[in-house]
Amino acid sequence: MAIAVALLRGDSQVSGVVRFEQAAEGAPVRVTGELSGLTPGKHGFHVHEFGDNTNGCISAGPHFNPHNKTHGAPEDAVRHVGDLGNVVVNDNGIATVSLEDSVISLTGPHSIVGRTIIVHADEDDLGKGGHKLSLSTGNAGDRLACGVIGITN
Ligand SMILES: *[C@@H]1O[C@H](CO)[C@@H](O)[C@H](O)[C@H]1NC(C)=O
Ligand SMILES: [Cu+2]
Ligand SMILES: [Zn+2]
Repeated sequence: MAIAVALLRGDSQVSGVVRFEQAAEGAPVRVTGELSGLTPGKHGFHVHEFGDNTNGCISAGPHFNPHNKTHGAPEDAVRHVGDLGNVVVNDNGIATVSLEDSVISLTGPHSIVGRTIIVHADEDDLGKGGHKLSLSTGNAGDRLACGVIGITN
């Protein structure tokens, strides 16, 4: 079992904790957590390439994309490894994260450890919005909060 965790913070009031658990290499990663301070509705949620937050969330670079694919939905064959879709925020500004993903990993070439998880201001259009940014970022807007993913026990 590998376990990793990230504490998300940003310039805004948005914050949260996200936990990643994987029973073995090749097994799906279970992603759980809670984010707060967001506007109700959908917000893009991705793993970005770098574990660098020195200049805020922008330092994390683009979506984690080791195979140079275009942006997509978590269930798409063509997606970035880091594409986790959207979190859904309730009327109290809280998103309860609970998903499973079979593309990200905590070990090996798809490892997200040492990279950054980000929650965005807007909905990720999952590559289908027809905007010029749809196929790179899902047009998900500003980076509201981010945190480096680190191994824990
Ligand atoms: C990545 O893919 C784009 C097209 O989607 C292409 O223009 C670019 O040259 C590719 N880069 C690498 C390093 O393969
Ligand atoms: Cu993102
Ligand atoms: Zn992406």
